[in-house]
Amino acid sequence: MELAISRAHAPVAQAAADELTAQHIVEIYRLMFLSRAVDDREILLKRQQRIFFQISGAGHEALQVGAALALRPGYDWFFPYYRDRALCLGLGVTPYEMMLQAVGAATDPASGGRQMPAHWSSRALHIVSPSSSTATQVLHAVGCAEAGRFFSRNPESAAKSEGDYRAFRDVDFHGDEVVLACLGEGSTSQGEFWEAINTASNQKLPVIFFVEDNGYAISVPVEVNTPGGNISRLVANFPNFHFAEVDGNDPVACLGAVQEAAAHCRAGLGPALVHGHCVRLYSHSLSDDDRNYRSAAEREADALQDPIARMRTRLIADGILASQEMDELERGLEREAGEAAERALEAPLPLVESITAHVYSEDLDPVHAAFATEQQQTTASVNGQKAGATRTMADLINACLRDEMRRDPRIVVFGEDVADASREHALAEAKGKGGVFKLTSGLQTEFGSERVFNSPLAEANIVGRAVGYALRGMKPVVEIQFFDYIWPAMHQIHNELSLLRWRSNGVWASPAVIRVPIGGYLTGGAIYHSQSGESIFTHIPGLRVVFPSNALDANGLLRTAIRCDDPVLFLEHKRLYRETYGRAEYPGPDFAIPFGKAKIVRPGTDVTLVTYGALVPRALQAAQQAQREHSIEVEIIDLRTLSPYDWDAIATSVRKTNRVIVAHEDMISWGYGAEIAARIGDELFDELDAPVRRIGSMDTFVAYQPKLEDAILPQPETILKAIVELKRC
Ligand SMILES: Cc1ncc(C[n+]2csc(CCOP(=O)(O)OP(=O)(O)O)c2C)c(N)n1
Ligand SMILES: [Mg+2]
Repeated sequence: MELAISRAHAPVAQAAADELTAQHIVEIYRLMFLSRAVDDREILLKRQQRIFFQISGAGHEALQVGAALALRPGYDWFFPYYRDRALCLGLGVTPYEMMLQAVGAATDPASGGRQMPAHWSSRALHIVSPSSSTATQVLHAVGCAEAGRFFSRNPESAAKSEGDYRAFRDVDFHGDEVVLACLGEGSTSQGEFWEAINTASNQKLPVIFFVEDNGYAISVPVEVNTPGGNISRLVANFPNFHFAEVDGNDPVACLGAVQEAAAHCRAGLGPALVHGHCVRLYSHSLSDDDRNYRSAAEREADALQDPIARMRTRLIADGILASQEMDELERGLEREAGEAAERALEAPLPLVESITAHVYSEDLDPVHAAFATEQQQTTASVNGQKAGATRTMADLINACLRDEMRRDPRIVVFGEDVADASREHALAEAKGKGGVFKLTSGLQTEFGSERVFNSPLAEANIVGRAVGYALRGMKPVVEIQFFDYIWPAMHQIHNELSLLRWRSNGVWASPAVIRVPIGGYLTGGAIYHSQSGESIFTHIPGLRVVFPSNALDANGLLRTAIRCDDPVLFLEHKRLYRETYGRAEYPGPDFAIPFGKAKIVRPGTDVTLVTYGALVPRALQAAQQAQREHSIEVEIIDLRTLSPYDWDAIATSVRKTNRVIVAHEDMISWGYGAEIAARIGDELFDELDAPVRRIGSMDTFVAYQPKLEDAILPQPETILKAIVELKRC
């Protein structure tokens, strides 16, 4: 199915670079000049303080127009960066739309006034909203290409389906689509660039990495970022790539280079890297002054390379336009930019009431009762075992993954060691790995290597690709092997996964699930296999954070996580994976628990204990002892989900007991309990007969020696002591 996108230059994309007509050449010049005219108009507006930021593409126009005209908007996919004005104009974004973003208008189609100018986005054109983070987008491009390939090979999986995230967006794909991932030469220093070319190369993905090399990253020259000063030389040995190095001041050369790269990609031969040498004619942005770090001679030499001046000379010399026609064309384009600015300045501004729209999905609320199916379904079986046998948390997470993968063909599972065996032939004699904790055991064997596979050992790669998959409408359920190693992915989680929906004003979203084993009490887990740190993630708007304490909750909450339309961090306590505590019968393939609904795991009247995760069984132990030895009745609330959390359950209990402890395994200072305690103090002060108490681990790391670990982490005795003291207050 081809989308009908009209653009003035449509014929150019079909013409070979050496067959361009005079009309094509004029069209190329028109786009280049228009881009410069919009930049210059924005600069004027910024100097007049009518807009608030400006970054220009001046000097990059030839390179970008070449790329735009070689590819198909609304068919191919585009991951631009902030310099790509000419690219986006060439794809069909209008000067007026650009100006709407510059003024921060409500009607800015890219972000509704949320992003800086030059952060392009259009669903119709397949321009995916970028962040300001350099190079994160190249991993999204990889995931996007993987998703396109998956849909092409499994077209039935693209069908709309009711009852989950699939109901809200159409999926479109083409077997020969390519993905353009743009970045500056400085940004090729980012690990994410190397993580992206790794996977694109290995998987032969149709991604064109488009390096716009202007020789500077703000004030840092290319030789500081790139050993030897040339990225093409460094990447030359990556397999399956088509490489091209091109004069980025020549739009026809660029068009030809991208056409060739696209042909390589469309033929399924692998990715391409097109490296264009261009010039940055203005400073990095209007907040920078390049006279502070560049010599006058160097700046003058660059000015002589100006691709627009070069093109103008060529058009006149070749007799394509007379100088009067050229003047008319240019004045017309300047007028167009000016009129776009004036119209945009009249546009309505966003309402303050709109600020929280699209932090989360407006279509599907995981708090909703539709996810409340907490009744047991006893006739089902797991792995041939009849229901009735109790299963561990590890078993019931695995069962949920299997059920959901059977139900939803768009789910893919990837991460480190999650496959049974990447070398499939080994499975003839070996039983398979299936995750270091065996949570994904058997999934590759049942669903195949296209849906369950190992990633490189690179956490940003896992989450960045998941963003790319999810924005195409797939459901990646990825694993970070240990919470202790989530940090390389933090940039992607914080700035991309959780933010994409809000920054694009609801146009794009990446509702992926990240499963993460977390926590200590392992005896010997030591520093790097015992960490907690959930409050760092509950501090991220747009992200749901789930932390079950038992097998049944893990099963029902994971199902909601997978079916919902928001990104979810699903924290699985390693110590609870195979505990006797919290085992449950298999609840059937549609058992779901809504987010934001706590569970009273023990009713009581004297003290409320708000907790979650591995502290739930420890709190139960302490509560039983408090009853036996001190006749204190403790009410234990297991929050189950940390963002959102069940404030009503907390408030109702505190109103009853008038005494409350918030307990967690994570460090006490700046921990999750601080927020809950503060809110209780704010809103329930009159209900309290004693100060709110907090329990957490010491403000340190978890040590290897069990004697130290026991002292660092909260124990049942720690909780009991707090209960008794609080009751005496
Ligand atoms: C992850 C990250 N680090 C730092 C910055 C600040 N920053 C913005 S642009 C830039 C330089 C980028 O240079 P390059 O990739 O060569 O692109 P150019 O601006 O030259 O086109 C820097 C350091 C950022 N936006 N993101
Ligand atoms: Mg640069």
